[in-house]
Amino acid sequence: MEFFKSIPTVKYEGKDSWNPLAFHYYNPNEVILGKPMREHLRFALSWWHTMCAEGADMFGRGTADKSFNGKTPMEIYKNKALAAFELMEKLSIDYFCFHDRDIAPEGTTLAESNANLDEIADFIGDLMQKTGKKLLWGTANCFNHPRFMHGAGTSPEADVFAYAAAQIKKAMEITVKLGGNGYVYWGGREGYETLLNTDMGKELDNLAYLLKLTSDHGRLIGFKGDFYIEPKPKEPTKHQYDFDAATVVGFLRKYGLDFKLNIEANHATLAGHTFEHELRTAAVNGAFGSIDANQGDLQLGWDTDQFPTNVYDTTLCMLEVLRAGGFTNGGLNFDAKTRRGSNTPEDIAYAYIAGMDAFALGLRMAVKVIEDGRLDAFVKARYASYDSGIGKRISDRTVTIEELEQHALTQGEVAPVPSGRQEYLENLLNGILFS
Ligand code: XUL
Ligand code: CO
Repeated sequence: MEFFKSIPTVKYEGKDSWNPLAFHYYNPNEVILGKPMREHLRFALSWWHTMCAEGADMFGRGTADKSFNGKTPMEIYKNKALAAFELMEKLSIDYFCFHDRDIAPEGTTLAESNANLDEIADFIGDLMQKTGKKLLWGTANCFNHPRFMHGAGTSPEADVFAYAAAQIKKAMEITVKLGGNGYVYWGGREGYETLLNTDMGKELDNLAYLLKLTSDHGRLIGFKGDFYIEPKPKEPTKHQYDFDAATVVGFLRKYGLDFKLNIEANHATLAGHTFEHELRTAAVNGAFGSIDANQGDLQLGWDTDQFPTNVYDTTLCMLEVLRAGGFTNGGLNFDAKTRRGSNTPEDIAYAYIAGMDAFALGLRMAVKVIEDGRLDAFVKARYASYDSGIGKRISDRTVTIEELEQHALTQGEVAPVPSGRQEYLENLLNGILFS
């Protein structure tokens, strides 16, 4: 059965074509800096937005039908899988990501939910075998059901903690079985609404213990990929514990957890940071892992999860990715949905093509910036005082506080500190991108 009849196999036609069902910048097998574009970008389809979300918001019901002609719950979810693989084939998307509850219906008991998951995971496994598509990461949805209304690992109810642990154990097992490159923990409802009813210390300790128990289980059953935490500052709770990259790095260090980060563009801007700030923070802390590729709307205060089309942002993002040495187990997962009013199957194709082309162009632009070299050379020269004299001794960590004092007392006033040249550099960047 063909589900996306109006979508052809999308081909690269180059930038001079204006066929909206073709790629203009994404040429999957073109080698750039020694690697095919598809390996630089490692695009993934997000199962929840693309195969499940029907466009409902708090003012109105869904505008798109995602039942894919299925009649029973299991048939609907099998058809979602068939449709997902058809779409990945047509769009040259090599990876996918899911929550447990995106791929199989929740049963009336945990045992029934697990049995549904087993059946559909085998079904997906067969499709992976046939097509060569791969699982970028799996995760558990421990935020939708009312039992999680006060959190999962941070719930004040121990029974909820136990339920979450069991659910994540199963999601981990499915992820490992399907050869997942990663396993993501997004905080879901792990946060609080008011301190008046909250024991923050206990909640954080419990959350860390849940992560430790479930990730240890992953290693025990042979998981070789990366564990990620996905920072988000707010929504659904007023204050999510995984606020931003720096907060999460502190949390991981406190509890001795060997995890990396999955940075989402819209979560970065919700936290009051740029996307590239969050990526750089992850990288300098040795925690750069994977990316949820989307974009927010700076005039709206919530997570709009739009498909990324801002080439300036994708360029700066890909610069961070290249500088971090590229992806190992991570990739670019389109945690993005078409707008409620863009409700046809063609809109899904237009949206993915737009996002993939924006990142492909971003990669090409980032390579231009690196090959041009002037930005990197500027930054290097800016810190040159650390390469000789007292600066070298500071760099080598051999200087004493008395020597620094002596230096400061004898040198006289510090010579005028050079300009940071921000505007010059912003213009230089435009010059490189648009030359
Ligand atoms: C929510 C969000 C999630 C995670 C996976 O804002 O980004 O979809 O990516 O749970
Ligand atoms: Co996300």
